[in-house]
Amino acid sequence: LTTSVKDHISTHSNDGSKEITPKQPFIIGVAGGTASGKTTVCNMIVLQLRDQRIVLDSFYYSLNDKQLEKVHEYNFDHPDAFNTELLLSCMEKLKHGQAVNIPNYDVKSHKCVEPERKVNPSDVIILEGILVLQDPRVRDLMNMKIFVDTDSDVRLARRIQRDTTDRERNIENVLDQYTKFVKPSFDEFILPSKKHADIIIPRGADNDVAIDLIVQHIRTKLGQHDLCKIYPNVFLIYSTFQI
Ligand code: UZR
Ligand code: MG
Repeated sequence: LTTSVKDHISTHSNDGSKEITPKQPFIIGVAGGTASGKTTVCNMIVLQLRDQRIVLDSFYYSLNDKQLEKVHEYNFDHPDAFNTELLLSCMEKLKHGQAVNIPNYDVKSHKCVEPERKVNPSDVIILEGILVLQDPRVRDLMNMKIFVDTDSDVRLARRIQRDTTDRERNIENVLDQYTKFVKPSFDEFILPSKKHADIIIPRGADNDVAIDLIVQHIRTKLGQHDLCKIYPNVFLIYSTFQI
């Protein structure tokens, strides 16, 4: 704990010159169809690791008035609905030890609202969202790629339940959006991204064994990962590994 940041910065390079490379966090991506249990899986991992999580939904573009008038024709499941450039720049900053402000997207108004959320650099960063394994530039940031694989009927049933309660939509809208956009985009973009995953979790959050294995693996990796002692909050995480 008393060792300084400087001690954890590697100074070796092939040509013998001293070159300072900042240590980088362990980045985990969690993808999966809508209502597959991504959020629950992440919460379970976070609970055990006390790390930071970033949700792709925060990077939705705010809709303008014209788009809001025809909101039922807007495809929220298409890669173009997200500000991937902003996501990449935030992740890049976190990788280099800088804190970032993440937009606060509101699914009810389809707009970013104040205040933004501050995310501090940390040893483990989880990036969660339907399309996080779809863009190669986003995938390249990750040290571990997870796909939460839950039966489509189960997901649709949960989606109806969630959107009609939490998101205050009516069932016709939910089903209409599902057939028009959610399912076709799942088939076109999300499902094909599964092949990039290192780990596929069948049955999502019901799969305690898979989640325990993942947490165990992250702990082992962090022990070896030369980066885990740089930030003050890291020690908290690190100390739990020693127990
Ligand atoms: P998860 N979504 C909305 O319903 N409204 C918005 O303003 C923004 C997103 C939905 C989006 C996607 N699609 O299927 C889902 N639609 O949020 C992703 N239609 O969230 O991964 O938690 O299911
Ligand atoms: Mg979610």
